[in-house]
Amino acid sequence: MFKFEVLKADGKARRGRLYTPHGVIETPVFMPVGTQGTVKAMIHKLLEDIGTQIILGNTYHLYLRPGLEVIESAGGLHNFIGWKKPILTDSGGFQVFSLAKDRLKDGRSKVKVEEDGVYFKDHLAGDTHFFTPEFVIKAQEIFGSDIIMPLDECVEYPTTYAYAKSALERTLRWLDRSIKAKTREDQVLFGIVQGAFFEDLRRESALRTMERELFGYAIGGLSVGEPKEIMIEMAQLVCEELPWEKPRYLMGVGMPEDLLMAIGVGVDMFDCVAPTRMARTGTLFTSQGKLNIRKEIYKKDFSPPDPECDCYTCQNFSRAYLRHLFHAEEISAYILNTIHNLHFYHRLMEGARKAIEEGNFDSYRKGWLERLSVAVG
Ligand code: PRF
Ligand code: ZN
Repeated sequence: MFKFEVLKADGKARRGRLYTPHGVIETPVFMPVGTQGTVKAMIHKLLEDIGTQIILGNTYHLYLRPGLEVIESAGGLHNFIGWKKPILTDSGGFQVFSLAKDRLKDGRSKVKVEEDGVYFKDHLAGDTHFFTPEFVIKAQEIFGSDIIMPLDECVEYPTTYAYAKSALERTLRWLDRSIKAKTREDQVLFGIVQGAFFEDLRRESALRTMERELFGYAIGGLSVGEPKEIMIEMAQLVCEELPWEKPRYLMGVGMPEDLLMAIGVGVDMFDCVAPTRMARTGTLFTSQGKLNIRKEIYKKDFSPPDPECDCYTCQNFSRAYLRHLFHAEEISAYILNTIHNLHFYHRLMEGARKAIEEGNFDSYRKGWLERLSVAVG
């Protein structure tokens, strides 16, 4: 039911294929984020039109709302949301640790990590919940997502060596409990490599996570505020340790240039809110760099957002019209901008896959990095 194959390599960049019960995924792949069972400002039909192969869901959000009981009654997440292609769900580890930055009125943290699991107060009603590695697996078995993630401990940047080491150890202990708790055969579990920004800890985490012989490996704890060069350096050394024949997923990354750099060091899968979130604040990714559609200079600019783009938005509408829709706060502004940005990300990945097949990924990456470094306005 599940299989991953590396079809071709170009340097460290890989062109792969991942088979799941809900369909085949061509890698490198970008996975749009559908936190609450929908990709914001999109409907599934539009995602299919632009070539989305797999979407992401979040255990934290879906557990809070609509709740496990509703999704179980619906017969799982695919049935509940009506999405027929593959789904990957994240464990909630990252969402919970992101809450740790917020403080309660009395200054206490909303999150408390213990060996058994993590206590947190949710962002909706403020109720207290307790996530254990076993519970998070159970929740994702109810979802029936194709790819599931274990509860992990993600640390902030910068952090101390001692804390990074303890989070790495805990993530491994939690991984072992996750493996024991897993019962379904029609889902695969990835291991998550942590180790913050210490080379030896990153390598150690990669090697010890690999000993668990999982279907695939994720690189967690990156893109948490560190400089981009450090992120790529960490991703590179983790990829050097990971087994060649297994898929690698860089969690929560990133901007187009980050994806190209990470593919160059051997990453196969990505997710990030950037294309969808930035679409909703009027930033469009184009072949000439980022474009801010809110600006006055586009008031009477009747050219498409990106003249090189063949998405529905660029084929039919002008910068002036999109600017108008945005300022008028029309819902269509968010939809049209999101269609364009996700289409851009999918075409960037498609181009990367083709370039790897043809053995010219280096020049593909170089060409894009040059164009992306200029902002159109
Ligand atoms: N762990 C999990 N999900 C994540 C991350 C992580 O470290 C990140 C880090 N950028 C994004 N999403 N479980
Ligand atoms: Zn477009």
